[in-house]
Amino acid sequence: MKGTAAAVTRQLDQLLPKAVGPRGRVVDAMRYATLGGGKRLRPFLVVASARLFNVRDPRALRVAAAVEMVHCYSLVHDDLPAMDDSDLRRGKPTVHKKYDQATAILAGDGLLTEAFAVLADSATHNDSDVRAELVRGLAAAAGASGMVGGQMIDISDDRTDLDLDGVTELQRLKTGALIGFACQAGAVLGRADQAARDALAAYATDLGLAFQIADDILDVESSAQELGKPTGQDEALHKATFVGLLGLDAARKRAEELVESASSHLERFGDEADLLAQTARFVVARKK
Ligand code: GRG
Repeated sequence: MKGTAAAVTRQLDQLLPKAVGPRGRVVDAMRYATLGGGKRLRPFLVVASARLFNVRDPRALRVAAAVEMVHCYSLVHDDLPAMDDSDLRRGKPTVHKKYDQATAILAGDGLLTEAFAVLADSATHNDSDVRAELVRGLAAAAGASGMVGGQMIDISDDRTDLDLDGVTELQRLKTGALIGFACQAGAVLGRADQAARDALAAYATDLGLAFQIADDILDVESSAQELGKPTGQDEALHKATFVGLLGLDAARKRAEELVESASSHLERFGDEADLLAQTARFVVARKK
């Protein structure tokens, strides 16, 4: 993951060259949002899935960078005062704190737009059908039937009334859809058959849910630590999240089951898919 993270950072650096003049400020903010940190989980999923189909890394890295641009845009906009109103992201001031709100909105817009320019470029693939499929796939994952739709549910007034199915649906859209695109992008680049795509889609569904449950657990653990209370007595346990609805122990168990289930969908790829199976383990074992 560290190797891919470094490679995707170099790719982002090349795809987002500094600009001079007044326009330089928004480009600086786009670079600030993308170049400083992050686990680079989604880029890793693109590269690891592409290797299953012998896709060359330079192509996969362009798609990986496009996915990371969309992910970073979502974080920049999510941090804005109108949404989560966060001051820190990846251990540094958020984009609107470092620059200003208008620049943060434009930087997010710029990253979202640039991601599609990268996918549509012939350097990503020589077959225009493949490029169109990537563009369609990312649009579906990022738009109102994916991440944006999930975010809308998350900030809606009825959010607190969601039951387990409702929270599952919210997270399937908000975080699962982009993770799903990342897992399938390699199959698109490698023109893999439908059965292979379906297997990766099923893996991604379980992985996305496991990721979100782990995120909820980390939330509860970190706020319990901040409050100096034993984990399990935090108010986050009463929110409409996986941990709030299932309880901490059942949430941990569910995440473990999802890891097993995610790996089971990879059987048809044999040892070649070990990296993806290990990624599912990492997603629930991570500490941030
Ligand atoms: C504003 C359109 C719009 C969407 C925002 C994904 C999202 C939707 C907001 C992020 C809010 C959040 C913290 C969600 C929890 C799960 C999540 C996506 C965490 C951040 O992803 P990581 O852990 O972050 O992969 P790094 O920094 O490692 O890239």
